[in-house]
Amino acid sequence: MYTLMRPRGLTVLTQRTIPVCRSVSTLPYTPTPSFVNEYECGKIVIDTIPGPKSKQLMSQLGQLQNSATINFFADYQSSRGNYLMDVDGNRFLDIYGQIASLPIGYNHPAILAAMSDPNNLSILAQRPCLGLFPPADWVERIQNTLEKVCPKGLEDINTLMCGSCSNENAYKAVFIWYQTKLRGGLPPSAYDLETSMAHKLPGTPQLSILSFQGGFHGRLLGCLSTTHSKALHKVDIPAFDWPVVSFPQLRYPLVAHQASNEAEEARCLAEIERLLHENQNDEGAKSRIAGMVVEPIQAEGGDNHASPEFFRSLRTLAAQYEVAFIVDEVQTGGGSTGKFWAHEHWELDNPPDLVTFSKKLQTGGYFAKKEFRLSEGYRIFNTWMGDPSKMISLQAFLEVMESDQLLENTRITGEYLKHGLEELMVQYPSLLSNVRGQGTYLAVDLPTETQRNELVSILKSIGVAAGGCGMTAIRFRPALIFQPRHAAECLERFETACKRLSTQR
Ligand code: PSZ
Repeated sequence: MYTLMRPRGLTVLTQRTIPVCRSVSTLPYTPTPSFVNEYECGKIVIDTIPGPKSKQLMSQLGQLQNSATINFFADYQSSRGNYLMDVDGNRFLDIYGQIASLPIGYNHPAILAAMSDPNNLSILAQRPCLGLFPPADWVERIQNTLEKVCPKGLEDINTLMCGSCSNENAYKAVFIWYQTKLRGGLPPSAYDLETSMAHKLPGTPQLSILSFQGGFHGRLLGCLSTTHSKALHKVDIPAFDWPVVSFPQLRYPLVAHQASNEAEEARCLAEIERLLHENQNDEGAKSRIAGMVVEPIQAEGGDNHASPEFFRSLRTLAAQYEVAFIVDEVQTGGGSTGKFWAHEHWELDNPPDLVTFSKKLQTGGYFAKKEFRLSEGYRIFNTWMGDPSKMISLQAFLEVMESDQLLENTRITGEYLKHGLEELMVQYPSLLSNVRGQGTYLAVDLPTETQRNELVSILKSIGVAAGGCGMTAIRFRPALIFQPRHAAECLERFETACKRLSTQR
């Protein structure tokens, strides 16, 4: 049993031992309005998952494409709040949240209302080319959404398609910025244009983006060269030979390993500085580093954290060597760390140069400092350049986040969940280790990949949709409407799963 710190203005949760499906009225507190019509708890009605209907659909899809990754077919119409239904009638407490991209749960009334608003119909019925013919209310839509959450100090706001595409275009913005600086602010010359068509200097410069071991920035051809989490993502695909540096491998709990963690971060910073220094001084360098890209928490790589001090030093190094500092908030952005942007936890004096987003924001895109705004058209461009219909969901999400104090909810629920996981770690020391994270953006390690996969599978069989990351971690990526009662249900089932896993062995 543990005691939580008393959260501001809210009643205290003192214990985790709340039975599954305990009614909301008996819980210690409900910090946000309940999701109307949400289910009571996860419920499995068909013992094998995927069930027969899912299996049949999987085999049909298998005729059309590779469908090896499919967990089950979902019934989105019946899914509500934190609960995802499958086509066989099973109901899962969803702690994976469509790979961290579900902002306020399934079929949230505010999103449904926005989608049924006749004023939004023309945007649902058409998909405009935003670069050419934006709708009359496009400026207002950006002002009501992205401008409201634009990180301080950044004022260039771009919408794009997905996370990979956002990084890909952020890198392009960095390269264009770098070359424009070299030209003293001038546009490309006729010779630059001509040589670019032959992939020759100076039109096609040898520039690079520095990235971190264990990082994930997407799978498109440019960003894949900065992705280093799993070989399967990269194998068989040509890559840019860009510099890659170590990301700190911290030990948990952080407080118990402060000195060795500080040394580890210092080691990585020294390695990065050495590289930046060589790059600056070596005239014959194969490629110049124009930018560096980093995730606030390496997600696909296994939820690897580093301290705010580390990121502050990194930011300083980037500025010192005039390298653009790109923060990839595709997975961390949108509130689940308890702040809207995870990099807010670093309290930087000098904001990032670019911040990329997608997932919970529903639209992809990037924010940048003013000096990264393009001076010519058609340089970062494509057919759609985002999707106005996603701005409808984004606006509903942001309004609900504010009215229901969802960042506060996420901090409190996250703290409760983390304490519960720490308790389970004490209870199952041979199974669980390294509970870590902020808000509900949490993770815990299993001893092996096989055991991790088994735990995910047991969880699924008892009504919890969870996902792994890295080799041995289970990650928590619930929606922001994940409340203590959902955390209690999750912990209860996690305990059942651990019990089952430990007796299986
Ligand atoms: O297997 C995959 O392709 C996955 S599983 C989770 C992701 C991708 N995350 C996407 C992601 C991300 O987490 C970060 C930090 N940066 C970029 C991306 C790429 O976003 P998408 O998938 O929208 O292209």
